[in-house]
Formats: sequence, structure tokens, C-alpha cells
Amino acid sequence: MEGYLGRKHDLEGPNKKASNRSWNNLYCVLRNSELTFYKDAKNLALGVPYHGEEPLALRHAICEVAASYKKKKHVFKLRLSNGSEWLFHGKDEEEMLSWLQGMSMA
Ligand code: I3P
Repeated sequence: MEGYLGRKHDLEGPNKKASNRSWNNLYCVLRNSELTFYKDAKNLALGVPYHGEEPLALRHAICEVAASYKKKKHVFKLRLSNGSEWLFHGKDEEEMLSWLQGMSMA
């Protein structure tokens, strides 16, 4: 699946806050248990990931609604096996739940 989500890097590893903590609206692509980020669909077509980032490996990742995050609605949290955590912001409940389901099954 693919589409735009807001993304915020919360933890770089266990108990280590991410240094760049701002929200970015990114074109997200979930394929083969990997999540890759692009600035937009054009950059996906060109094969140019956002800031040259490596894809996130979703195996053994945990995904859940970010109930404690109160500043935005429709936010969910992804925790990777290396302890890093990311927040994602969908435009509505339906979008959030479909990504949550997709990432949980990856
Ligand atoms: C961050 C930016 C984020 C904010 C984060 C700031 O600053 O304002 O929106 O997260 O707060 O550090 P900058 O863009 O200058 O890096 P929230 O929107 O969740 O508040 P935080 O460090 O408390 O996570």
C-alpha cells in the first residue's frame, strides 16, 4: 500500500530521543515488509527515497494507536525491533486504521 502520512521520529533507540523531531508529510510505500519514504509519488517513480533514507524493516515491529499522543488525532506508533519509534498521522480514522492493519501484518 502507499500514500501520504505525517511522520515524526520519536526515539532513535531504547530511551534515546530522536534529534530531528519535526513532522513531515511523506509519501509512504509498504511493500515486502519494508516501509520506504519518498517526498512525493514522483520521487517514488524515480526511485529516490526521502533524504536517501534506508527502508524500515517491519518484521518484529509493533504498531499501535498512539493513545498518549494528544496533539493530533489519528496518530499511531511504530516500534521497530531495534527500539526506534516513529509516529504516523493519518488524515482520518479510516486511513489510520488501514495503515495500522497493513503495518501490523507486514
Ligand atoms: C519540533 C517540532 C515538532 C514537535 C517537537 C519539536 O521542533 O516542533 O512538531 O513535536 O517537539 O522538537 P523542530 O521542528 O524545531 O525540530 P510535536 O508536534 O509532537 O509537539 P518534541 O521535541 O516535544 O517532540
